[in-house]
Amino acid sequence: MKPKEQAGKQQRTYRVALLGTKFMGKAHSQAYRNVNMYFPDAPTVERVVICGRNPEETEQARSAFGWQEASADWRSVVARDDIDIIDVSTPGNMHCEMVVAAAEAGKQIVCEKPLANTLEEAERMVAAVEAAGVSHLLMHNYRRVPAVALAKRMVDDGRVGDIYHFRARYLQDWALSPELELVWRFDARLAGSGALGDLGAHVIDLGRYLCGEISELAATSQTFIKRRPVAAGSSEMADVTVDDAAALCVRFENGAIGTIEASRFAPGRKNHNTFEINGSKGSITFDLENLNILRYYSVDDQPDAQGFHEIIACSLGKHPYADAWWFDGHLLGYEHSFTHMIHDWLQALASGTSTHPSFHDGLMNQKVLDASSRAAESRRWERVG
Ligand code: SOE
Repeated sequence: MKPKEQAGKQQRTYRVALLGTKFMGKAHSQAYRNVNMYFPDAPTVERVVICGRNPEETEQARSAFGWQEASADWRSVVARDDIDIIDVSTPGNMHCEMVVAAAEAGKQIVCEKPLANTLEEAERMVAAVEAAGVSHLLMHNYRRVPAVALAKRMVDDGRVGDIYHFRARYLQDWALSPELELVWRFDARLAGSGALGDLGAHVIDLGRYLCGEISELAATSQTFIKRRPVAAGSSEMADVTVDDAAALCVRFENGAIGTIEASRFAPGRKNHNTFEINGSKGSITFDLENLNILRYYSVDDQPDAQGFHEIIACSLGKHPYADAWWFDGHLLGYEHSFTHMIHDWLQALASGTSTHPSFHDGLMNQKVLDASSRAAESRRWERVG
């Protein structure tokens, strides 16, 4: 994909349209707003138009998140010639239609995870961006948490050695109350799946990123609260059609084995995305609820001094992305990972290269999700597509 020429030089200004005004719309807006302030090398980003279904809510989001325009008609926005990037930050049931339309309009595309609600949709989305020759980014933002990027560096330069285990859990507790109404995340027609696709997709992505491809798996899932009020306080009830939790046992192509859990029913776990990697030369552990810290154990330490090192992964000149922010130890947050993702992708766009994770990563992730659903149904080991 060649960057658009602007006056004989590479494109250095990108005009963005954001489809989505809720949690991810807010997180992505923050990244587009901050990327040029903290990364002067990044191409200039203009927050042109934000799209949502409810005109009043969308206007509020426009004003709050700093967009120039608000629209309730995403199709007309995707067709505009003055828009370079389409950012799809809607529930999963809209991803395929929006991405295919954006690709056919020649737009560069960001899409929230998981890529799609089904494997078939993911395949259509990859085919569309390939046919259009446009760039595509899948917003698995946790790859760009500096401590996770450091873990990737340490795995790649051999400090963990040959990988034996990847052990990951993504636990939250917001769904615990039976009084919680049937929000879209409990509806398979909108969300595709429950904790598996929402939270499990993140740890599957981290497993692929850090340890390689998953070849086969066994899985189980459960819906603990099977019916919920159709609206807050309503006595009318309706079925929950997705999983509340899932647990996988996985084998990697490189011989490593692992466990992956995703649950919205873990009291006290607010955003507990955690992994541990054990290898022939050491171990690494990370916990999103303490996201500046990476813990590392090396078998090469002196025998009387062996133990997990606690690394504060935001030191100038040492850790990924640290130089854009503060002096050592001043810490970063959840939102910085989105800014790092957008920075890396804009740089790739402007230089006509690509970055990760792409929609190809999304398709591989979707194959793991699909195999997980099959395995939970069959109660047998299933190969990943
Ligand atoms: C679920 O509550 C959620 O918002 C996920 O959808 C996001 O991907 C995750 O980053 C935070 O939790």
